[in-house]
Amino acid sequence: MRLYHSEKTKARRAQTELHDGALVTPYECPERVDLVLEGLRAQGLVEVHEPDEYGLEPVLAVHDRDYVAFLADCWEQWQAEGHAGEAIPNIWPARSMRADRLPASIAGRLGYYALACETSICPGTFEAAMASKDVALSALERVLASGEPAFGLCRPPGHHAASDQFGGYCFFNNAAIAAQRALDAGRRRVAVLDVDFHHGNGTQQIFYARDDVLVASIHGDPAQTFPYFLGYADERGEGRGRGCNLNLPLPQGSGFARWAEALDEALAWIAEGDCELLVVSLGVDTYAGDPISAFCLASEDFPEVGRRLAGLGLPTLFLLEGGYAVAEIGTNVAGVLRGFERA
Ligand code: OKP
Ligand code: ZN
Repeated sequence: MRLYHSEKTKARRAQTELHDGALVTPYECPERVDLVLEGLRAQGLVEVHEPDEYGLEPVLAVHDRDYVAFLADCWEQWQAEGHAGEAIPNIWPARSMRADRLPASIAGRLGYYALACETSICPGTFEAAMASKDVALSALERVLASGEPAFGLCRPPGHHAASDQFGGYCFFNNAAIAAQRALDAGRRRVAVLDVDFHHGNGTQQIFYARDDVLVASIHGDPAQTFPYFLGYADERGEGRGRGCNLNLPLPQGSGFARWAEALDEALAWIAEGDCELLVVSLGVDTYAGDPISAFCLASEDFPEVGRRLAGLGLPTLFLLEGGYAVAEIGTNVAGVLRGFERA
């Protein structure tokens, strides 16, 4: 299977993440890219390709122009306003205040465009986000042109990024950008299946009122875990999109038996949906050893995930989402891809 990767995805090296009441070195770090590459090489998946550059047009097909402009300028403006550390929001247009005013100060704009505060903006963030979506789009192009599966080693991840909000380590929604691009290239309907431990709130929001992209997500119950305010089972889509969203929240501690039942349910639902492409938001933070997640999948389970995904028989694009700095993330990603290829 072809892998798409760019060293430019490492341009973001944030220093600070608010975690457990302290500023820590972020879990979503550039070393993840090398860990995944190493794991893939160790499993004999070595066909690495450089991405092409697609510019902002495919980004603007799913994200608001003013949000993209904010991301492009945030770090410079933050410095110009005289702030010392990384750009971290500390106030939002919360329920009791107005959401119809966009402040002039970058400190206020940060809060307007943020959905969480663990994710700082630092030098290289925009460049890395651009490289990440180029990796996704290049892998997509390969799938569309050949019908063969492809893997985009995206970093930063994308599935928490909404049409005009960043957070949960995500800036551009790589899966949504790719799905939209596939539609613009003539595909009638696309399925996005999100198997990351966390709910793909951004992907859900972007396509919630549409019937041309089916969105399914298997994740930790938001009553217990991030992102807390979206991802419940009663969110089925709205308007034309009614019935086109499927959330399968599971309790903390779920192991493969329970998780795989949810996977089969999602796959059966997608199989009924008459889709021409499958985009897999491939987080491997479902792994038992993940430092910030709470499912209990073992490395031996991931090939079986790939095998079941292949059962859909659809052209398939894999895009990396979560999975944090443990030695096994490469093995686990490789496991899914190998399981898929061998099926
Ligand atoms: C991104 B992706 C840990 C709490 C969780 C944000 C999690 C973002 C996950 N301090 N904070 O879905 O893997
Ligand atoms: Zn995650």
